[in-house]
Amino acid sequence: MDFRLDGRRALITGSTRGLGLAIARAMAQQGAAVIINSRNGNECEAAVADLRGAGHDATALPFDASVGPARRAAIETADPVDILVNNAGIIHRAPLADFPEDKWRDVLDVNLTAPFLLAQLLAPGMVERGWGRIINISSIMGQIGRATIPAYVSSKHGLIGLTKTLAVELGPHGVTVNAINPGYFATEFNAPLIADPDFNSMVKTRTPLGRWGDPAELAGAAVFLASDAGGYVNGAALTVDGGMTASL
Ligand code: GCO
Repeated sequence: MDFRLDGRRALITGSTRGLGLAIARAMAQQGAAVIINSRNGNECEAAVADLRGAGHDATALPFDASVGPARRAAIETADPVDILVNNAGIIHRAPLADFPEDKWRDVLDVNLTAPFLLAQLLAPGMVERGWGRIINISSIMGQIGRATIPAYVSSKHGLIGLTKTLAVELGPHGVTVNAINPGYFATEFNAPLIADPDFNSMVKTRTPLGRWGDPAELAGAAVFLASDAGGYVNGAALTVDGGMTASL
């Protein structure tokens, strides 16, 4: 079994913190050259310095994946990319009656349209080289729903659909496309939920493992899907949620 990623170049969107940084670190530990991205140049540089300090090959590529010209210019620099991890995501929480249309569009743009457009830019090179990996970070909210996050839930369900259609189209060319569905991880993204005592205890009670996930516990799934060991997995959505969605 080969879990190593030596010689591979991996672009992980939204990788200056949280799940994205954990994935970048794990891929770098397996020998990949990682490209660190977010909208914030300083935060990209800080993550790169951290990874280089640990002896890894990392470069910064700040751009907003949901903005066309920025995305295209950045990708020209980044390519060849062997492994694309569509991890960048945003959320807006509000009841249906108060949910602004522009927030709906923003969430769909970042969480669903940007992964589609990045795949469109990077897949041709993967196809040409006959090897590639696209890993879409969806969510357990891609399988089930929760009140007040309609755009997020819709975008994450959509991302699983995008994963399946791209898996079918790109599989014949040696490119696998899979999703990962994280459950509740202790990240800055979830800070408001962690700070809410009712939500916090709900997560601990409902999750069979009895706790929030540590970002490092998601990274193994991403390494597996990116590696040759995971080479026959295509079009799958791998849930990493401590058992939450297995239980009623
Ligand atoms: C929320 C959402 C997300 C979750 C997640 C679970 O209500 O804010 O449920 O933040 O963290 O995506 O995987």
